[in-house]
Amino acid sequence: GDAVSVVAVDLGASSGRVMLARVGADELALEEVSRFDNRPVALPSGLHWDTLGLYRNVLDGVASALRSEPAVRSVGIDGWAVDYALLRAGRLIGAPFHYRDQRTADAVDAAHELVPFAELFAANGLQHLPFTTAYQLTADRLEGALAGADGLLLLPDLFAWWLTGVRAAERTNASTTGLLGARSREWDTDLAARLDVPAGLLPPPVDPGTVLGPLRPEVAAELGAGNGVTVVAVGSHDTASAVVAVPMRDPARAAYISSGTWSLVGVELEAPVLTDEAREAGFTNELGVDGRVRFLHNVMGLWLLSESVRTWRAADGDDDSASDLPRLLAEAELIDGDGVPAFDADDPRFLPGGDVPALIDAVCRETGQETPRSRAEYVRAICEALATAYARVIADAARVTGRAVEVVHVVGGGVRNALLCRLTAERTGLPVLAGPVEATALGNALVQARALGALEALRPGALEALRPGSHDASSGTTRVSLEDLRALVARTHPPRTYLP
Ligand code: ADP
Ligand code: LRH
Repeated sequence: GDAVSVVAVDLGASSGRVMLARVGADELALEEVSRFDNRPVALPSGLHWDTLGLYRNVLDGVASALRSEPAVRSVGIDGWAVDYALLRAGRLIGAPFHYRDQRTADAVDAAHELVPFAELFAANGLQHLPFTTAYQLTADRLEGALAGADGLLLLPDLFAWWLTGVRAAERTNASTTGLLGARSREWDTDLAARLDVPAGLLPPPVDPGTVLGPLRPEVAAELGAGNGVTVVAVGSHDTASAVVAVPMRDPARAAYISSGTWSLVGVELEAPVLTDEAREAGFTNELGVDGRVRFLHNVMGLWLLSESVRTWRAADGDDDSASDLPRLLAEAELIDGDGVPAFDADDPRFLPGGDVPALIDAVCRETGQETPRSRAEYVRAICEALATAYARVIADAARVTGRAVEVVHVVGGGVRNALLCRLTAERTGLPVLAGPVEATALGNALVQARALGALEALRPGALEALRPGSHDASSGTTRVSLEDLRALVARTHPPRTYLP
């Protein structure tokens, strides 16, 4: 088919963006239509997302995309995982919580009393993270906040519902809830019952690539959209969309780092690994597009840098110059890495954020090390700690899966951090291929374009199959694979190489 125009809405924990994409068999172009801050709001009830404000930004962004390209065929939405809205009779019950809210502190133990962690992992395949949906729902239940709820939607699904009126649970994001069977890929209603979570809250799972439906008439009218615009389920977990667009040549020999607020470090598998070794090494088996498994570990990520910069900006008042990240990174390049303290980037004390430099000081004192002496030294120490964590996770992933990792791909905003890319090559001893920065939006757009039939020409043998008398066995039976999509990404967005 011919190239199509689609809109990719990508909601990150720190900012959201609406991208207009043009996608065809030899074309993959993104144009940023709008970008907006995603600022959580602290209420007496806890830390919440401003979901209505985000939706307003999504509507405005899609409207301007449609103004600049009236031929847009579809919209896809991805966002961060695990968080959800509770509904009753089609209305929101309260403001959805932020996963960094501290209300799950007691809920984790309460859930483990019902189902010990090892059993949870055997069923859902997830790394222990205190904010996994199942624990958040346990906190809600203990506070009586589930009473009266008759539905639940993960946030990207919530926005898709508001746009279309169709309620569904897109599978890649559903796999982060802790309630989806790692092997069955269906809701694990037995597990939900044991956790005392009403399975009736959970909408039917759908695969990425499913056409959810047209815009609701009111929405189409407000956006000035023609009748033809549909919403397509993409890998609605942002990390799943990012992994689609990692330009891996051979997933069996590559590791990836989806580097944003979090660093999601791992490999792609065909089936989950639910062994004791995988559990003890802190791995998660999240679902990818096309039924692949994202076998990865959450590393605390660039959150450590962004919270530090935020702290310094607040201290400086309006004067940004000394807290500008690119400038601090340039200074950090000049520092001797052996002269800064080493610490565990995954220390759970970093999770809620706040004054990260002060937290680093506390960790250094505990381990008998000098604290960093300048902002540039903190930045250097953070990059060293992240690269060390990446190397450890990649070595663990290779060991636990029995694979030989030969190359490390980095995608997301962290691609812009050359120091971190270089240190990652050094610590892993492997070549690092950095890019694309906007892998998540690209993966989102690619899955839409494929669902619309615009990428058939990428199918191996597709051209031969069109010839009369062709006996191409793949025609009509296989779909355009992730490898075909990734080859298109590699051709149109060649990554930059850092050698160890
Ligand atoms: P998310 O999707 O989680 O919101 P992104 O993929 O947009 O995150 O990545 C944001 C991160 O990218 C920032 O926290 C910052 O560390 C890094 N980043 C963005 N721009 C730059 C830059 N110019 N130099 C270095 N790092 C950058
Ligand atoms: C990254 C991400 C990650 C989740 C976290 C909550 O944006 O989706 O994959 O673990 O946010």
